[in-house]
Amino acid sequence: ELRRAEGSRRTMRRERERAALPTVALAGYTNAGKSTLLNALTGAEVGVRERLFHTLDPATRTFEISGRSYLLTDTVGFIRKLPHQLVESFAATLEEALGADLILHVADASAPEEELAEMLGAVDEVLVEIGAADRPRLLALNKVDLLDDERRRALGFRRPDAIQVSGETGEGLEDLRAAIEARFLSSLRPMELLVPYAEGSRLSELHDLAGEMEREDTEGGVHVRARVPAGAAARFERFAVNGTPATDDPPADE
Ligand SMILES: Nc1nc2c(ncn2[C@@H]2O[C@H](COP(=O)(O)OP(=O)(O)OP(=O)(O)O)[C@@H](O)[C@H]2O)c(=O)[nH]1
Ligand SMILES: [Mg+2]
Repeated sequence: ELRRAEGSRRTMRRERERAALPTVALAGYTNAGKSTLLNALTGAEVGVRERLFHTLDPATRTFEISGRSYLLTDTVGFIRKLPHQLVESFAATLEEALGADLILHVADASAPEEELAEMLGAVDEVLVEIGAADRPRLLALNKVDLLDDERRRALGFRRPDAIQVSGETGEGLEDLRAAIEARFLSSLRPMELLVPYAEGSRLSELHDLAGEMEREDTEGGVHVRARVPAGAAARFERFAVNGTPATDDPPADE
């Protein structure tokens, strides 16, 4: 009984932690270099920060960009010519991607152009199929260490929004971090909140989410101006002081 309670408490904490941080899900073909990129992006922070999240599955790690924490989740790689009936079971493993704030599509840019185009298209199709078509997406063209300058330039012309990286050498990782952050910042919602002192844990959650925030202690609680991820904004709605109406709550007396 005790163990069960502990288990469910752990689950609840995990849910809370997951919900609190913006999530980036890796997707793409097998062998594209997703796991390598996950290690490259998060490697330096495994340790102190990781202990907070030790209950998360090992495929999920935290990393920071400009003081803000993100979760990065690995997924099973797509395989070539996935039989249609497999798409469903495969989709289950991509559940993470559906809930992610950003899908980081990783592709092996060392493949010949025709093959690359085919793989990119196939991944897009599966994302549509599992209902993730509307998720914000970023394309990382990986393994550019294997390419000559001419091929890199050609890729740059053809796919100007993609980030060219190498999980192996670390090249392009700064660009990738900047692009992830830019995507994320553009989805933030400015909020003005009054958080009662009794809700201190909310404040630390907000701090994790919003990174920098303006705060002032007042009689009624902590007055905060912060930019909150759209997906988390609803949780702070009840503290809003800038006239943002609570969304889902029905009128109290009906
Ligand atoms: N040259 C080069 N090799 C890379 C790079 N990234 C990954 N690799 C290699 O590509 C192979 C596949 O890398 P993984 O990270 O396991 O690929 P994955 O996308 O996680 O594959 P699945 O887990 O099967 O979906 C490994 O042999 C890596 O060493 C890179 O940037 N450059
Ligand atoms: Mg992998």
